[in-house]
Amino acid sequence: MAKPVEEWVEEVARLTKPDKVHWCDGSEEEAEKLVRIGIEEERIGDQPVFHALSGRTFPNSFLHRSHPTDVARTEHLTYICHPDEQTAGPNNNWMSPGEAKEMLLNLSEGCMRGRTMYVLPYLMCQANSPYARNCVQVTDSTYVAVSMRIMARMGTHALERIGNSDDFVKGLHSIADLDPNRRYIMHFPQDNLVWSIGSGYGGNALLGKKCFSLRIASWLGRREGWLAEHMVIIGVEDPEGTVTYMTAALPSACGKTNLAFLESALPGYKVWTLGDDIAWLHIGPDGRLWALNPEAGVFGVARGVSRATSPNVMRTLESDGFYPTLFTNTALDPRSNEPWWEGIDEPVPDGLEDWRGRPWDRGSSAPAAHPNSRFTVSLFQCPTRPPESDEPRGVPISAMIFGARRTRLLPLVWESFDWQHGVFCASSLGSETTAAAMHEVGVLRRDPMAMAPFCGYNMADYFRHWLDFGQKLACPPRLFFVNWFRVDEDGSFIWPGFNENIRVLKWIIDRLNNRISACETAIGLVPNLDDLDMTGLNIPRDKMEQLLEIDHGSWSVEAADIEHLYRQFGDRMPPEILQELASLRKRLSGSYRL
Ligand code: GTP
Ligand code: SPV
Ligand code: MN
Repeated sequence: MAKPVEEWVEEVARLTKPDKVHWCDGSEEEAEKLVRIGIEEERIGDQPVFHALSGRTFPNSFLHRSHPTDVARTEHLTYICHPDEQTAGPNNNWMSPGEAKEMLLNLSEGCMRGRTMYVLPYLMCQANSPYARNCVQVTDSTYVAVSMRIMARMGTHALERIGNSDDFVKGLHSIADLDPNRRYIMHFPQDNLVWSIGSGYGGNALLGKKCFSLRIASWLGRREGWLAEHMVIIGVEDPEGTVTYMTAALPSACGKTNLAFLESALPGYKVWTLGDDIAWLHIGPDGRLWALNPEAGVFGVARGVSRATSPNVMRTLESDGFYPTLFTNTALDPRSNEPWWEGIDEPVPDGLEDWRGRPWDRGSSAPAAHPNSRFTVSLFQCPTRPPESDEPRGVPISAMIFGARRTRLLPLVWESFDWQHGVFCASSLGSETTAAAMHEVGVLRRDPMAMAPFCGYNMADYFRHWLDFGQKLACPPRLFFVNWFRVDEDGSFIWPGFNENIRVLKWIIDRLNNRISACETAIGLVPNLDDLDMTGLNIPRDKMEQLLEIDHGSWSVEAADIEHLYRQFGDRMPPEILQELASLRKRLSGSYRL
């Protein structure tokens, strides 16, 4: 008798009608073969799927040019298909499962004709973790198959783990005709199913990432008492050798990967990289919070990565490993056959090809690399990946950081008064939009816990879950908030950011160890200026004061906008959060002053 996984694959093949079905074993030889097919046979628009790069700077690396209409996540085409619209919530697009499946059945009929369907068995988390999940994705894209092998733990071992069970997460992916009008990323939380059609790009197509490990997993987490979050996991080692583990939630393209790979500008401090995008958080038997990165690779923003700002990212890309490295939508220097992007420390070479493969004129106002150009690289190549990354239960978290991209208003860093106040602060954060998704860039939108595009259910219920979760923690981590992006009158970033952010992490560690006090303001606990280690940095004191300033007038406007966010959720909003907003307003109208 066929196993459930075989039955499902057969059913999908009957619908999508590929010429061939190939079950991937995850081996190096297989990946090489898939890359070769991508170079020699498969095309996206007028481009081959893969172009072999020189390998001199980035060993075993390939350039992928996506379809020009398919360069970022498409949130307006992403749906949560739960039978109850209110369960999906106003934060999600909704379609009933019946209607969605009917539409997808029509769109998927014969959509793999002429192509090979690759079956990708994989695990999220390491096999020895009690939190590991079995998954299978099918796809008709070699780019997706090769990417998934880097990003997740893919191979025969996952299939063996599934065995005769029907308990696995299903991902049905086809690029179909890449028509942006027939592009849907649909989630069926009750069926453990993600069905994605019409896009080959990142979070739309690598279904183990945002689709499963955040949208479906957040839903599972609520049912089972854990959290799936859009967070970095790092260990910060101090000069005494003590490592403090932290998570950090920042919206898309707001600095997670850079924080995870930070090379300390302060002597004696070191950051260890456990995860750069997703954290699964469980309450341990000791009542502490434990964090695990379900992924095995990094799908990071290429633009802006340089040896100066992101040396550890560069070292990871430059090291040779078991996995190839992919570049997506960067520019290409055809003479050296190396990728190029704005911000890399190399001078602009002559004769560049832009991300679409067209000749690029250095006087052009359009960038050569797409603003959302990316690299895909194995975390096992990262020189700062610590051995405890392989711990089945993860690492214990002492501090959680939440951030946003705000040119004004938010100070560099602050701490919440307590868990409930911190959940309120995190739920109310707004951030300016970036090129990571297809929408206007630079517009302020509310992005609670950096999860606005990724929470797979009603966000009011999600806030409730966060509040309850804190109650269950015997020693909850302390909650901190950061903004690297405040600008001065000239529009320049005031804070140097990147590797200098260690100074903020040091402040956090000093707070955790009760070495320093903080200034109680209307919004929370802000650093006393002298407690921030500024050794070797030359920022005038008045600029630092500007970075930490709390302007009550602007914060009152902010409070009104936060109320607007909460209103959408009506009666479902937890009263504790509304109470926190009322308290903030009271403090703003009172005599609190920095
Ligand atoms: P996703 O992969 O989309 O989730 O992005 P991310 O959150 O990992 O962001 P990433 O670290 O790739 O950085 C995104 C952009 O923010 C890049 O253009 C960086 O150059 C910029 N950036 C990151 N950290 C800082 C910082 O501390 N200061 C400033 N000014 N810019 C930063
Ligand atoms: C993000 O947009 O947050 C990303 C890229 O990390 S994607 O995988 O496309 O979601
Ligand atoms: Mn990232």
